Amino acid sequence: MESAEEVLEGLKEAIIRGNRKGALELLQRSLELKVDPQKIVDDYMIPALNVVGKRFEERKIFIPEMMIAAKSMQACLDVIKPLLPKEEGKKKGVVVIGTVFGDLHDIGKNLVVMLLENSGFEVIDLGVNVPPERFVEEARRVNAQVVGISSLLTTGDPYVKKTVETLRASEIGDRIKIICGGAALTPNFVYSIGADSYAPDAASGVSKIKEILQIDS
Ligand code: B1M
Repeated sequence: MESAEEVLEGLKEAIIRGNRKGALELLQRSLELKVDPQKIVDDYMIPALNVVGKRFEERKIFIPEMMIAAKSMQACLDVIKPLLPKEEGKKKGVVVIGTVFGDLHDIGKNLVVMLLENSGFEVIDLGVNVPPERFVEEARRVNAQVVGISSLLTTGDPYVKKTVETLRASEIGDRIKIICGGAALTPNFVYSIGADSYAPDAASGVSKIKEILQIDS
């Protein structure tokens, strides 16, 4: 019989290879072996995509392989979503979130959305490639407390800056809290452009949002 470790390593490898069906089967097996879903995401699924990124950088794989790996990852996340811990009760606040203009990466953002929803926030997800004005319009329309901007490409920095500037220049600019995250960003850059907070990963995204809204739990 396979150990949980072998199953989890198999799951990681299946995501790297973009074997969606295999990944889903191995995910199911790890859940049957009672592995903590958050551990599966943090210790196996996210590292799988880091391997994919490294192989892409080394030109060992190309866009199609990166794309099918991402699809396998997202299919597994869809299965895991309902299994992650969920806080019930009164809504903690409204967050409008999206991936910055020019950027089509959404897995990290989707993880942030998932954790925020499970932590009791109402989340309006604008998707990917979101123009600055769209963040403003939606945040105004839903009376959001927080806007979250995700950015995975270093070429996205000018658009992150433009989005923060557009939000600040709007009539909600004084009250809206802005948090930025994603592998392309650094805290120095994020604070220098006038955002309120920076988060390196999805879990800290949730805690930073609670912090800026002064929510205790
Ligand atoms: Co692309 N890609 N990609 N890609 N891709 C990266 C990001 C890259 C680092 C790969 C590499 O070269 N090593 C590189 C960027 C280099 C750079 O700018 N420094 C890159 C590139 C170059 C590109 C293209 C330009 C390639 C090309 O066309 N030549 C192209 C750009 C397309 C575009 O966006 N316009 C491209 C395309 C793609 C695919 C479409 C094929 C696919 C995305 C599919 C999808 O998202 N639906 C893809 C993928 C899969 C990746 C890698 C391999 C994986 C990204 C990912 O999902 N990681 C990535 C390499 C890597 O990251 N190691 C890479 C898992 C995810 C959970 O992590 O998104 O970092 P991440 O999210 C983290 C944190 O960043 C944080 O929380 C999450 C974890 O808890 N976080 C937030 C994210 N958003 C947050 C928001 C917050 C708080 C935290 O608050 C608001």
